[in-house]
Amino acid sequence: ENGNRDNSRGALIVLEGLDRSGKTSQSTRLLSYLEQQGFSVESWRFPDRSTCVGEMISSYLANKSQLDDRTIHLLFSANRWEKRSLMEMKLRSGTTLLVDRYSYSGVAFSSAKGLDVEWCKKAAERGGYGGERYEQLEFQRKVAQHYKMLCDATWKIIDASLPMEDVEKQLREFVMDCIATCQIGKPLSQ
Ligand code: DGP
Ligand code: NA
Ligand code: NA
Repeated sequence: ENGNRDNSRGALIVLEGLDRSGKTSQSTRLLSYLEQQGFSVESWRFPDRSTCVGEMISSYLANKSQLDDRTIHLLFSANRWEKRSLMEMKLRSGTTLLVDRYSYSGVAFSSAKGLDVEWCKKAAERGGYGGERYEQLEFQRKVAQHYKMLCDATWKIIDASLPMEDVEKQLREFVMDCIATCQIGKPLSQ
């Protein structure tokens, strides 16, 4: 049993990226891989549209309601806070969490300004773009620029335009390292 050794916490793995970059597919594949390896692991996503706050966000994203920019920013944030204690509990008990978007999306999407048109075009070719409020090429270009400014040593950047298997392999290797580090006893910071 890899996931629940005494004193070991779970890893918090956050998948960030532009809309239609393949995070959700990769998250699903990674979940089954880690489960097969015997780890205690769960897949989460934000926004979590199942809560009351999540329903307001979902309606906003579908252009069914209008909200002030600061108001929607705070709703996204509240939506993460409402899962915070459960998240900490899971991590402390040794469960690794794969989270499809987290607070980095809050910064990158709410304050987007910038570059990287080619990459955005590739993401757009995958189809489905334009269904929701933020899924516009020009806006995604700005989000990409903002993500770049947020990167630090805890991030692993994976080129989502590579074949799906290559993305999957890189992601697995990185995540296995993260889980190993947590098991050496890196405490959960406050
Ligand atoms: P998703 O369910 O991953 O497709 O996310 C829905 C959309 O919401 C997507 O365009 C990214 C955006 N988003 C996610 N989190 C936040 C956030 O905290 N703030 C803002 N403004 N947008 C966010
Ligand atoms: Na989306
Ligand atoms: Na979010």
